[in-house]
Amino acid sequence: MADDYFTYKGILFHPLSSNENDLNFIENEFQVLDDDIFNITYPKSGTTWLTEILSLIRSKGDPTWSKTVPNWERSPWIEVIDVAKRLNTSSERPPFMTSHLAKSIFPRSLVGSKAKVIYTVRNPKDVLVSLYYFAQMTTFYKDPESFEQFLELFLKGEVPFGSWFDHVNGWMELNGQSNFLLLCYDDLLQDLRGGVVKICKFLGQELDDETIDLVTKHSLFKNMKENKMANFSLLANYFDQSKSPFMRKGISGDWKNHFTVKQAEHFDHVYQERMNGFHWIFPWDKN
Ligand code: PPS
Repeated sequence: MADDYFTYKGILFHPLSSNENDLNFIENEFQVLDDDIFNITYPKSGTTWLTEILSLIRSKGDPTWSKTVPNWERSPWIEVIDVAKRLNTSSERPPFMTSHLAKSIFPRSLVGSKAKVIYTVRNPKDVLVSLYYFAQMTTFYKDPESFEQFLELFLKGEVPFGSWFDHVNGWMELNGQSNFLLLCYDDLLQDLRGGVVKICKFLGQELDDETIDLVTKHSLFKNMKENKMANFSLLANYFDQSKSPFMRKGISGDWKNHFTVKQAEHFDHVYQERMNGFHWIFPWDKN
């Protein structure tokens, strides 16, 4: 990884995937349309899972589209170089768009629009572990020196797409709006079918029980792992899956296999400080 990160409004990005000019365009000129559907996440929180579920809902449980078109075409990441400029006309608009952008630099035209936002959160300790492996296998991140060092960078928000705390607290400002659906990776693992039903309801899509079963089946981890249009095996230049597979474990609580007691206490301390004053309660807050 030769290139260094650059900063846009205090948030780190990798020059392979984004540039300042495009980010400025996205924030200030990209026109959000009322029919848009956004799949928004902090990295490693269930992005590709949601793209798969949304694709399968759209194709009424038929996996052909998901198995023939890469997920980054089905639901493009708007922050990737040239993507937002290309999509900024209604004729080029895909059925869904994905983004890891913080709310503070997301298109301003979202405000007041009826566009639907699905925001998926995941236990930040598991996000960190997933990101730690991802950083080693992708050219979009600098290689971590150690888990300890990466943990500190994560807590300080010195990783691409910035601070998990700022991301979650920023997007959660929309919670309660009728065009905002909050999902939790950890809940989807517990009850994927229930999650699919919730998403269908939010999108106003009525699917029968059999179709919902199909959507659920094809978006299971084991099935997505085998789908080369979802597992990023087509992008071998950017992802070295011999170091760590993109579809790695797909579980909740893997952080327990990585954190020392001291690291977990330190993480919890920073978490309490950074989430202080916010009233949201996530599944991991209850343990
Ligand atoms: S990215 O790079 O930000 O777009 O990554 P993202 O898709 O958000 O997150 C990748 C993690 O999600 C897991 N994953 C799943 N878990 C359960 N079920 C399904 N179907 C599924 N699909 C993806 C994937 O394995 C990564 O988590 P880890 O913990 O690394 O396994």
